[in-house]
Amino acid sequence: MPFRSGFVCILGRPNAGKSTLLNALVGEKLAIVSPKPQTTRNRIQGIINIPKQKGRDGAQIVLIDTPGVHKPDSSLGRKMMVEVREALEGCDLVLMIMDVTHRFDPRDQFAFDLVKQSGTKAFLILNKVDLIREKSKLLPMIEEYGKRYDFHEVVPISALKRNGLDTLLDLIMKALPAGPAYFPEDQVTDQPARFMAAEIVREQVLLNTKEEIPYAATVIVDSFEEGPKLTRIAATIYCEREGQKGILVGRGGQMLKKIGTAARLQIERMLGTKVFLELYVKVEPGWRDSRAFVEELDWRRQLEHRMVEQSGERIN
Ligand SMILES: Nc1nc2c(ncn2[C@@H]2O[C@H](COP(=O)(O)OP(=O)(O)O)[C@@H](O)[C@H]2O)c(=O)[nH]1
Ligand SMILES: [Mg+2]
Repeated sequence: MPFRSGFVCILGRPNAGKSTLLNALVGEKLAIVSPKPQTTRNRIQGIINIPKQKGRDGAQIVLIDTPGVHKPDSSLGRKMMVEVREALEGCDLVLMIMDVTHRFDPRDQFAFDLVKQSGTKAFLILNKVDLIREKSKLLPMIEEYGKRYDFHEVVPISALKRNGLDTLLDLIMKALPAGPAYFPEDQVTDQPARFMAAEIVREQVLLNTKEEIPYAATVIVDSFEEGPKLTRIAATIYCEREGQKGILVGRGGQMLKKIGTAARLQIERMLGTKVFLELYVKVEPGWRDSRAFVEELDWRRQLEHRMVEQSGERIN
């Protein structure tokens, strides 16, 4: 049998466990995770290489984690849905992930509509089965969802406890076409380290704040100088109001220190160097509704800009 490869899009409502599944399948933390909905704001690629073994063919699976499917009410929300559509475009397989502790509600239909429109082969992934005692409860769900889309496979899993993942990987492999490896074997993601550092800081903001702050906060890395032993990073946390800034800084700067220390330790683990992390907090009123600001957050766009700037420098 030939080598197989393909793009596999993880789709579902906010909080279904998409990012947890990406991290579990790749075996590395590529996407930040939190109990708050809409944690993931852009599409994230994770690359799995499966070596040829006895009875098993080699394969490369390119997984794409996406923001939760929702009806957007801001520029940020619309951008997140663009990310979902771009991830669906041209993928070979969709993993439609549903949280089994939730009943189907009308908002779920939107996600089903997206798969239908794409017409792509799809698996129904029933996640969080660790939270239900009677597995027979899954049967009515399978029947209900099966009426809405003709799923190729139905796979119950627990992304958090890593149950059912081997079966899932096998089924994914079988569903992919013959094809080449698209990425070098040592690459696990397409995200630049600079952007992952910003995400790690944002995750600490999500975990340490409540109410509207998690949604009103975003992080931009202003400078990133990687050395063999030390990486110097300066980053700004943007929020929308002075009151939010006060909370993010905290009394005597305590909150910012807590966020910074936790983030620094994780970034050090990711880069394998010591990290010097400088954090600032700024107010940018209504940034979520500013198309220009939201576009600037996109690292793919940031990269393009930097390349244009650099080529400009060379010409001048
Ligand atoms: N009990 C349980 N919790 C899970 C499972 N998968 C994800 N979660 C939790 O659900 C929340 C949302 O997960 P996340 O991966 O961010 O969801 P996403 O919004 O779909 O990317 C987090 O608190 C996860 O720890 C699972 O299999 N079992
Ligand atoms: Mg997510």
